[in-house]
Amino acid sequence: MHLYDSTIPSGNAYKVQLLLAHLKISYQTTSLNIVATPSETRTESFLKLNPNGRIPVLVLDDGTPLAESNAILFYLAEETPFLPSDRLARAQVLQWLFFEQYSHEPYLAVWKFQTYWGDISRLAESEVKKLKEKGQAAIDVMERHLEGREWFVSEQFSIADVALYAYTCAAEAVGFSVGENVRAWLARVESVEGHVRIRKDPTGKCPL
Ligand SMILES: N[C@@H](CCC(=O)N[C@@H](CS)C(=O)NCC(=O)O)C(=O)O
Repeated sequence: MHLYDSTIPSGNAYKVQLLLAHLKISYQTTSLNIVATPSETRTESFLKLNPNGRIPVLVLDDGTPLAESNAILFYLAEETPFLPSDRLARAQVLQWLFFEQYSHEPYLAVWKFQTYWGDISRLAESEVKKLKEKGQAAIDVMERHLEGREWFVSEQFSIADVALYAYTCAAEAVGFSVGENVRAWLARVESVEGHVRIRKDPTGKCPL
């Protein structure tokens, strides 16, 4: 398998790297410069892999490209302990994957990007307010769901946890407030055997 990720640490690529590490699957990597203008994800050859021009893309051994981080997680986790076999539990995993993409990542990922590699002073005040409020709201949803629970679905570590961990692990560092349930869950994810940290930022802008 071949994973297209980015030179700067991307949480969306990290999800895939984290699951591949847990699954002990070896793979090759091409890291694209997404802060170049234009981004290296917008070349003709990369757009053939993902017409949406974004990493991560996993190219399977038969050459088929698969884009969208959570779709890649779902593909890799099939018939492994990281995706429950029960019908409702699988739908609940999807519930959290969709939550992550609609209510969480658009705020936490963008805020993290702007904090370390962007220029917050160039953002409109209303945009800053939206990113902060909606990002915090997503973390608060997680905090409430984790009350009395160890994991997001079925009391087992699954790709729902992997997907949500990727940006939540940086939440406090970029100024969000993290409650005790989320804090304990972050530590739990990090203690699962096979856990790997997100890659270091070669530009040195992100200290995580
Ligand atoms: N929904 C997509 C989002 C992917 C995404 O936003 N990728 C960013 C890096 S985290 C990217 O490729 N940015 C480069 C660009 O937009 O040109 C996923 O989950 O994979």
